[in-house]
Amino acid sequence: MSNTVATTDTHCPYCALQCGMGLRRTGGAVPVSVVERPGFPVNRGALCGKGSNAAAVLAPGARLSTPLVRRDGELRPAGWDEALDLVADRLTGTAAAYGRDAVGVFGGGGLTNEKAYLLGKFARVALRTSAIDYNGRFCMSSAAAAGTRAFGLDRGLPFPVADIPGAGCVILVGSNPAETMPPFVRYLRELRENGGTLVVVDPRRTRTAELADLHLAPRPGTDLALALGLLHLVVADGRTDEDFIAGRTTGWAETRAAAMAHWPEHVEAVTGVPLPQLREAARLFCDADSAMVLTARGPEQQAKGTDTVSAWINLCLATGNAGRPNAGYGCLTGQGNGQGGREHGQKADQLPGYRKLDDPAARAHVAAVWGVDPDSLPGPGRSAYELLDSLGGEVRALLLTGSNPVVSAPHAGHVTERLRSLDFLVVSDVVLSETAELADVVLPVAQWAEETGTMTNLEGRVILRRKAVDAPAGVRTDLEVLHALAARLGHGEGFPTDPEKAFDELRRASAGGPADYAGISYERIAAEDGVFWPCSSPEHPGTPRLFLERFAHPDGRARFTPVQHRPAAEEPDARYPVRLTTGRVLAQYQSGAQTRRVDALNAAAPGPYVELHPLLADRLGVRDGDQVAVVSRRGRTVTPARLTTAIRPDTVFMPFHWAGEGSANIHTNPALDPVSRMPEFKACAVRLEPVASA
Ligand SMILES: Nc1nc2c(c(=O)[nH]1)N[C@H]1C(S)=C(S)[C@@H](COP(=O)(O)OP(=O)(O)OC[C@H]3O[C@@H](n4cnc5c(=O)[nH]c(N)nc54)[C@H](O)[C@@H]3O)O[C@H]1N2
Ligand SMILES: Nc1nc2c(c(=O)[nH]1)N[C@H]1C(S)=C(S)[C@@H](COP(=O)(O)OP(=O)(O)OC[C@H]3O[C@@H](n4cnc5c(=O)[nH]c(N)nc54)[C@H](O)[C@@H]3O)O[C@H]1N2
Ligand code: SF4
Ligand SMILES: [Mo]
Repeated sequence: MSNTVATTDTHCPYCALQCGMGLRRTGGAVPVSVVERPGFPVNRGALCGKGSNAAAVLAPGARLSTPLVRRDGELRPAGWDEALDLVADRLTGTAAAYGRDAVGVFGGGGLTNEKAYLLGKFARVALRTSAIDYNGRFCMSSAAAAGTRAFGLDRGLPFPVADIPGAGCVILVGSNPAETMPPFVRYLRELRENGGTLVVVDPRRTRTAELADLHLAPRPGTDLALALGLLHLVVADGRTDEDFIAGRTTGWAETRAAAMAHWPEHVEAVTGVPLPQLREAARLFCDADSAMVLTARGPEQQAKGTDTVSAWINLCLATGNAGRPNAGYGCLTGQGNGQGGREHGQKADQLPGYRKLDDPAARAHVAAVWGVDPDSLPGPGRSAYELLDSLGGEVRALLLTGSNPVVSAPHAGHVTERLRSLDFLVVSDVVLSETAELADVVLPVAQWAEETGTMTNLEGRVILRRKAVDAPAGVRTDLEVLHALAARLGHGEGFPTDPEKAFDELRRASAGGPADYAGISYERIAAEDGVFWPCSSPEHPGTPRLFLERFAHPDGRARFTPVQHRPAAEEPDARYPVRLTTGRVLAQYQSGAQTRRVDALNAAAPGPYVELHPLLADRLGVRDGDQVAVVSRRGRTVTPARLTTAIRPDTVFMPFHWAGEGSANIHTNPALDPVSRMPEFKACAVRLEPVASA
């Protein structure tokens, strides 16, 4: 439905809320302007500054418009055929010399479902490499692993966001939607207007924490202890839901025993959260008729992120807060297609439809759709960080699309070295990102407003981004790039350039899988404001709410997982006495590749900084605005100090949106969660040193 002939209804290019917006053609250098689309239910017209300024990156000056090929050490403009021939040649040559697994692929959770699907197919069918993973590993993987373990199925939110205000209590753990999803905050406000209570768990008193009835500020990396402490109190006070536990779960006895071993006094000492606050949180949660726990990156981006999320799920299950309306556990997915991007095969262990690559039935089904022998499909590959760490060693050529790991990967100095040591790096991007600057070939691709494709938002709602304007000459779509490369590798016919054709194939490949899209079509999405998966046939209504009757394990029951607290991989010590945690600010997005090219956003968030408490600053002799050196086992960066009483005095915070001096990821620890392979972005040890002013 268009408001006027010249307005196209579509969605924001950035985060997982996938706010509805309209694009009106201008005919100017910025070819469209963003207008409200009040009819879309998730954001009801509201946009944050990133969304309302998104069109700026479509302007010619902000973006790439021609392929670049490195000659004599410099990236120089080249023709498409020359660039694509070179890429095909080098990928084939690498596979011939070192084996197929020496060619790697790295994808992104911002890519449409069609792109993610075809990128996975490209790796498995055209390259036949196992070496593919993507940046969603840095984002969603711990919650996904814990959700699958408990419920038998991972969908970030098992209910629409509109259900949140109907809960009596929400515990929001390590999530700062006031900065990361501003239009979502309305649901938290409505919750409180309805008489519900909001508890926020964050080492910082964020803008989100300001909205809460209760703010718990644990030390970074101690959420697992906190959740165990709450479960202990719930059991000790006799507030478990025994009927629910008996009727709909398994594994309670071991989980109960594990929680009872975590004394609240010990939890207070580990987390730094005073016992009365712990008791108050348990009371608010149990007093509500229905309650939710929502997690985001705070508790998840830890080397024990999976167990941490399991501990929060255990709390929900023990109190009967799952599998019924306005209650349950949910994870707030991050990237635009963080949900769909993890379902259709760009993850190292996956086939489309959230199938497992090591499942013979899944291989047979997908191989039949692809018209290949199941035995020709490679097995599972390495996780994102392990893949990046292997560059220049086992993996010698890399095709990277939809990520900027020079800025966003943990231990980024090391990852940058690994990227530099590749024999061949090809990056397709809309802008010359810091990672593209290292490439041998850069392929300029079309952007969100210039092509059509589906995204799956944080609710599991599959939505349609519609093309509003033509891409500039010189630019191709990701699907055209994959088609052209596949054709050069002898597989062109399996890689459609029409997104709807790609989606129709994805529907067939996903049919019968956990994330079943078979019944979803572009037409239905347009008519219904999106369709929630699973949706197995055109007659199926879609599934806004999961688990109401049964959980997805074969026995229909949810599973408790007994977990134990353990310290962060790198605890503070005498040399590195301060905890560093990292995250986001309102006006910048991720590695900043896109948003750092927008004047209005740079004015709001011009550069990196380290946030610290005045008590810590006093000890160091640092004043607000002074340059300080942040020093870790992995590097040293100098950046301005920002003083605030809103952070724990034993903790400092850096946003990760910038490269070079002030980069947070120079410091972050690539210690990986044993199950999800998520790196520990949220906890490492540093020291701060004042820097003498010149
Ligand atoms: N403006 C903006 N919005 C974004 C993005 C962006 O880059 N910029 N990115 C999008 C993406 S991909 C994602 S994944 C989401 C992320 O959305 P969020 O998870 O909300 O973002 P973060 O800032 O990474 O982390 C949230 C909070 O976790 C807290 N935290 C740090 N360490 C800990 C800890 O150990 N325990 C707990 N409980 N909390 C901790 C931080 O202080 C921070 O306030 O945002 C999406 N939206
Ligand atoms: N310290 C620290 N580091 C973190 C995190 C943290 O909390 N702390 N969070 C992690 C998380 S949750 C995430 S999601 C990652 C994200 O970090 P990145 O993976 O670096 O994500 P982006 O910056 O969004 O990079 C996307 C790149 O793809 C390009 N792009 C956008 N759309 C398209 C497209 O359609 N096609 C192609 N080919 N390219 C496109 C963009 O221009 C950009 O260069 O960062 C992780 N890193
Ligand atoms: S909240 Fe997310 S989807 Fe909505 S406008 Fe902002 S960045 Fe875009
Ligand atoms: Mo993310």
